[in-house]
Amino acid sequence: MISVFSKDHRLHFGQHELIDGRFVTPFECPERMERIMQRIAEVKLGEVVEPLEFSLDPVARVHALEFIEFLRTAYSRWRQRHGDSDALPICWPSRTFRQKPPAEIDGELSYYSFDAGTPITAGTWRAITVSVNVALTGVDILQGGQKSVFSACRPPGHHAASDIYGGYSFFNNAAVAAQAMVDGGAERVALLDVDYHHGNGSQSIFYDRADVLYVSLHGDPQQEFPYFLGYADETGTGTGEGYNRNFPMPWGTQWEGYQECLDRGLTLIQNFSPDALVVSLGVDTYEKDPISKFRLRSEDFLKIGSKIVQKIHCPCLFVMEGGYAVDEIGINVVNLLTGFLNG
Ligand code: SP5
Ligand code: ZN
Repeated sequence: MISVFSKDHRLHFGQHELIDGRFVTPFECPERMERIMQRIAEVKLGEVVEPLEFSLDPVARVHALEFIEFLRTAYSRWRQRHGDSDALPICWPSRTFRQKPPAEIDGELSYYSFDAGTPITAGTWRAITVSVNVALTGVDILQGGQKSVFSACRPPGHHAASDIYGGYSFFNNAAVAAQAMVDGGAERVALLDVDYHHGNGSQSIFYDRADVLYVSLHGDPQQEFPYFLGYADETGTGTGEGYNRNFPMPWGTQWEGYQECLDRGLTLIQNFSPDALVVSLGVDTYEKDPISKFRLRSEDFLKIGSKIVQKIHCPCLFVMEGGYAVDEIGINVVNLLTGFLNG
């Protein structure tokens, strides 16, 4: 399997996130991707190629122009006000507030974000544009006739909506890739999200559409981040009704419970008969993940990959999302990809 990777992911390197009432070094760190690429080299998974440079047009098919412009200028405007610290919001337009974008950077960070866990740093803009190019290059390679590609995206993307960032996500790499597939002629694209967290951004981007089916397996929002989306009764709206399917699972879920939901999700995708599949590949479902509470073991990721390939036969783009157990992240990601390759 070809992998797409750029070392420019390292340019996004936050100093702080707010978690459990403490400012800590972000769990979403550059070492994650280094470990994944090390493992890919170790097992000789296949060729590793650099991303192509794309314009922002494919990003603008999914994200609002003012949001793109905000992200492009946010750090320099923050730095003028506050110096070299990470840009982090502290206030959100919750119920009873107006949804009107303020003029100054602090208020704008609040307007465009949903959490205090997603620092914007000096190199964030470069890293997020490269991350989306890594996904788009994967689409390009699939269009060239490959059956599967791994896009080593970092930062991740599935929490980012049209004009909202958060959950370590800025541009929604998987959604931009899925949209690029549609724009490239695919009539139906399925997006399977196996990250531990619900992909609220991906869901909202495609919620009213029947051409992109979103299927997500994740921690129950009654217990788990991002708390306010991801329930099973969110099934799409308008012409998109029936094309969004959520499988929330409780803390402590192990392979036995997980695989039941995976089988049901894969059956839905099979019946949809997609021209292409995008997998939002998070391995934060792993038992030793430091911020998550499922209990999948490393060998279970092999089984996820093989279940996918046994049921879905269209071209498949794997887009990296979360996974924070750094010591095992390479093994877990490559296990999923290997399970797919070996059937
Ligand atoms: C892409 C992705 O996986 N984003 C996840 C963002 C999670 N943000 C923080 C979640 C905090 C949940 N509580 C953790 C408790 C750890 N003791
Ligand atoms: Zn996650």
